[in-house]
Parts: sequence; C-alpha cells; structure tokens
Amino acid sequence: MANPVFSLNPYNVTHIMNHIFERIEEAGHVVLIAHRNPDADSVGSASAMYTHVLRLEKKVTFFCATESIDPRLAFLPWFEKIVHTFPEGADLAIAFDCGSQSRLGAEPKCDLINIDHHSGNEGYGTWQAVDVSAISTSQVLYDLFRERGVRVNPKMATALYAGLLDDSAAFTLGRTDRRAFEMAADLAGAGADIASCSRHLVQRVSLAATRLKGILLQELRLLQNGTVAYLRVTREMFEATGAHPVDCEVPLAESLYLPTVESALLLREKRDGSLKGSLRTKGAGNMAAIAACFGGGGHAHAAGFEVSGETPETVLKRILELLEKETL
Ligand SMILES: [Mn+2]
Repeated sequence: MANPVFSLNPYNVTHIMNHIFERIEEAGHVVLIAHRNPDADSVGSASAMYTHVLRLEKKVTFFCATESIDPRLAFLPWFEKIVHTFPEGADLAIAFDCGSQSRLGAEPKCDLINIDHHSGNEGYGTWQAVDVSAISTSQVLYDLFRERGVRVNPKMATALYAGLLDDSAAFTLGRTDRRAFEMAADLAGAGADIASCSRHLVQRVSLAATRLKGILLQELRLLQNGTVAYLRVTREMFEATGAHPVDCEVPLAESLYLPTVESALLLREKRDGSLKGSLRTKGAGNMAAIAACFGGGGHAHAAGFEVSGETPETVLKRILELLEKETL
C-alpha cells in the first residue's frame, strides 16, 4: 500500500527535509528522475538537484525514460547528461514532478524520494515531499533548499526558475501569487538566466509546431453551446507537419482564450492506437477528477489520461457527460 502523502507545511517541512537531505548525504549513487515526456518543471528540478548532488561529490545519474525530449529544454543545465536507461547499482532515486509511479518510466529497486506538487500524487516512494499548494515542483525544491540552507548558484537558479516560469504559464495562471513572485525575485538575485528561460520556454516555437497549430485551430470544434473546445489530433497531422506531441499544448491552452469556452479537451491518437486525453479548464470543474475516471490524474485546472480500445467519439461523449456533472 502507498504511504500517505505528506503535505509540506511549517510543522512537518523540517522533518521531511532532514530525511531527504540526510539520505542524499548517505547515498553513494543517486539517480534523478524526470518523468516521461518531461516538461521544464521536471527537468529543471532534477537539474537543480544534480548540481547539489555533484557538490556533495556523489555519483549522480540524470534519467528520463523518454528519448525524444522537447528540444526547448536543451538549454537547461546538465540536459546533455540525461540517459534513457535506468542505471544499475544506484542506492537512491529521486523523482521530480511525477504524480504517478507509472510516469517514472522505470521501477527503481532502491529507496525512492517523491518530490512533487500534483494534487493527485499517489504517495509512492519511501519518502514524499508533496506540497500541493506549490505552483511548481521547483518551488517545493526551492523551499527545501532554503530550509536546509543549501546555497543556490546561478545554474540551480536558472533550473528552478525554468520550472516556475513554465508551470505558472509565464506568471499568468490565476494561482500565481506572492510566493511565486518572491521566489522569482530571489532566483533573479541568485543569478538565474531569466532571458534564456524566456527565450527558450516562452518565445520559441518550431515551424512544425506552428503548422500543427494552424491545422488544429482550423479543426477546432466548439461544443455544449460553445463552452467546450474539442481538439482531435490524428497521426496524419503529425506526419504532415513533423510536429512533436508536446506541440499540442499551446493550441490546447489557447483554446481557453475564446470568450465562451470554459473547458478544453484534446484527444490524440497514439502510434499503438490508444488515445491520450488532455483536459484544461478556466472554470470551476475539477479536471483531475474527470481524468481519474480514465485512470489518469493531474491538477484541477489541467489533467490527462490514456485509454486504449475506445474510439474518440465514445471518450468524447463520456467526457462531456462528466464535464456537465463537474460544472453543475
Ligand atoms: Mn509541475
């Protein structure tokens, strides 16, 4: 059975934090795990920890099961160190920004620390530092570093800032608060490369992604009196444009900019015939609860799932019913 999820708060943060840093100090070989199809928060958090573990003169491996990682993340420190095979002989693994064990893309035999901010975190691992009030996993890690008195150098500051910038949607999410801005100010003071983070994570788009966006926006359907945006992505669309699955994120997010749209659903056909669903909302419904009906998870405003053996039409119909219940 999974361990209970600790929410970091002033009463137990010191306790969890000490466990985590003592385990790292005792370990000989630490593996840092960015989740499958990683984002800037997962890679950035693991990157910041990489510097910390290196400073302790430990053997460290940066692992991510996905081989074709979003190239926008390549500017992050230690990105070139990422390997796709889980190493033998590690005695400690740390997962970053990974709500479920299946997203790890590996089954570590050693002790595992779970550092995350997803509300649906499964509580896997030997120790958990899961703060659901944090806007990014990099914020959870930033708090742990600060509490422990770990000095954040410019490389670490850039990596932590990248997670904050990306997960707050460039400081535009409604939940971007004083804590987020104070962290940003502190990291800027610590030498974070703000310009590179903006350039690579916000102001950069591939031609393939731009072409895919054009097709998706053309095919976008508005349902339920214009309150739901539906985007269906076929394999042909990827073949025609050369785009990467992650390139669906921006069109999906921007479909919420339409004034009548409250929620958005994207269904993407995968190579094996299964469907990847992504749900977003700017309303009150809980997308994580809907995704959970399909074995997925995430946040209230953004969640995802995977299903096989069902048609997009069946999945869409069921989601529309669930959305209706969520927004009643
Ligand atoms: Mn995150």
